[in-house]
This record gives sequence, structure tokens and C-alpha cells, in this order.
Amino acid sequence: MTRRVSDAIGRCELTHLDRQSIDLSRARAQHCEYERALERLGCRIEPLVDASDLPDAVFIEDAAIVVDELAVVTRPGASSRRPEIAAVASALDRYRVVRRIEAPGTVDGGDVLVIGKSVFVGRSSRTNDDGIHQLRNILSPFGYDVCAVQVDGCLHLKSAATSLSVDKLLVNPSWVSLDAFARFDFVEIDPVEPLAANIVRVGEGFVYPAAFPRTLERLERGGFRVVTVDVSELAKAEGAVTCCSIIFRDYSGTPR
Ligand code: CIR
Repeated sequence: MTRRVSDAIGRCELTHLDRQSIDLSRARAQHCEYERALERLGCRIEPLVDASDLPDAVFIEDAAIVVDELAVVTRPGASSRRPEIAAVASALDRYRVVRRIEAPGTVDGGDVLVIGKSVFVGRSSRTNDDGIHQLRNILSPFGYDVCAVQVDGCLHLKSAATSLSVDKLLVNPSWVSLDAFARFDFVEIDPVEPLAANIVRVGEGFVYPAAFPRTLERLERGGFRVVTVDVSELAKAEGAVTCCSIIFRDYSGTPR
């Protein structure tokens, strides 16, 4: 599931970056390139309704967490982003039972790293303890182990750690303690590319920003099959690659 780049992206939330002008048509072209890369890895793209007045709507990952058994629609930490969730909830309703994070809880999907039945949740400027508690209550009956992880110096947990396989993570250890991930092996980003720990995994294929050639070299040396995309305009809005999609299995039409 993806959502088109809003006309209003120039008014996006920014936490760690200074505002730079974003070329809208270039951002849209890059977003299309990203969607094509996902298709090459076997995804079917379902674009959501336009949200021309919602600056950050393209970063759809933050609006929901989808696992096999259900979807959890979040309550984003930035209040400007809360109007994004209505359309995401109704689109997901066709695929999953939908649960919600309620006030005073806040969760951004960018803080939620799901690997099998392990769910790591960043405690960040966007995701609070009440939100983590609610997420644990929703997911634990389905056998998920929800573990809070402190995140410092970056926007979301997935700015600091994403999955390369069931037992290997791509990490920036300056932003998250690796103690939380005791059972994992790691590929560390090249230190001159601090934002390089965010990668999209679809099965054994990957979509990754072209902006991090040194870390890409480490990944390729490790045998990972990576498709690169230029997402430089979206990066000006503090968007990474995982945040531009919600990836899940389509069981609709399959009796479960
Ligand atoms: C925000 O600050 O909310 C957006 N400008 C960027 C969100 C990026 N989301 C993500 O990495 N999951």
C-alpha cells in the first residue's frame, strides 16, 4: 500500500533536518520509481486516495502496522499527521481486522520493527510508553513478543535498525543500543552515512537509497541482492524507504 506525494509536502514535519525546497514533480517521479522497484520484487501496488492537504501522507508506514492476523492503525506522534489515518484504516479494513491505538497513546509505524513474532518498538519523540503498552496488549494474544527499545538522535527506530533477514539487522549503533537485539547478527552502516540503516526487505530482495554507496558495498559484500532508488527529494522531508509503503500479504479471497 502506498500513497501519492502530497501537493503540500513542502509543509512536512521536520525534526532533525533544516527545511529545503522540495521539487514536487521530481519527488513524485522518485516515488513512482520506488513503486516500480517494489513491483520488481513481486509486490502489487495499491495506491490510496490522494491526500493533497496532508503534507506527510506519502510516509504511509507511520499510519499502521500490519501483521498476518490483524492491522493496528496508529495514533501518530505528530498531531498534524493524525488526519492521515482515516483513509488508511478504511483501505486496510478490506484485508485485516483493524484495531487502533487510542489517546493518550502515540505510535508511529516507523518505530515498529516486526521480525517474525518479535516486535521491537522504539521509544522515541513520536512513540510513547502508553502507545507501546497498547500495542503489546493488542499483539500479545496472537503470540507476538513486544519489546520497547530506546531510540536517541534519530526520528524512528527504523532510522537506526531494519531487518536483512530473520536473524540479521542493518544498524546504526549510534542511535540504538544493540543490547536489545541480542539474538541478531549485524551489518553496521558506514559511519559517514548515518541515515543508511533503513532498507526495505521483500522476501530476499531489497529496496535501498542510492545515496549510501559505502553501506551498499557492505551489503553487496554480504551477498544481499539490492535494488537502489534515488529518493533524494523524499529524504528532504525526512522520509526513508520503509516509510513510503506498508507491505503485507494479501489473504483476501483466501479462506483462513
Ligand atoms: C515526519 O516527520 O513525520 C515526516 N516528515 C517523515 C516521516 C518519515 N517516516 C518514517 O521514516 N517512517
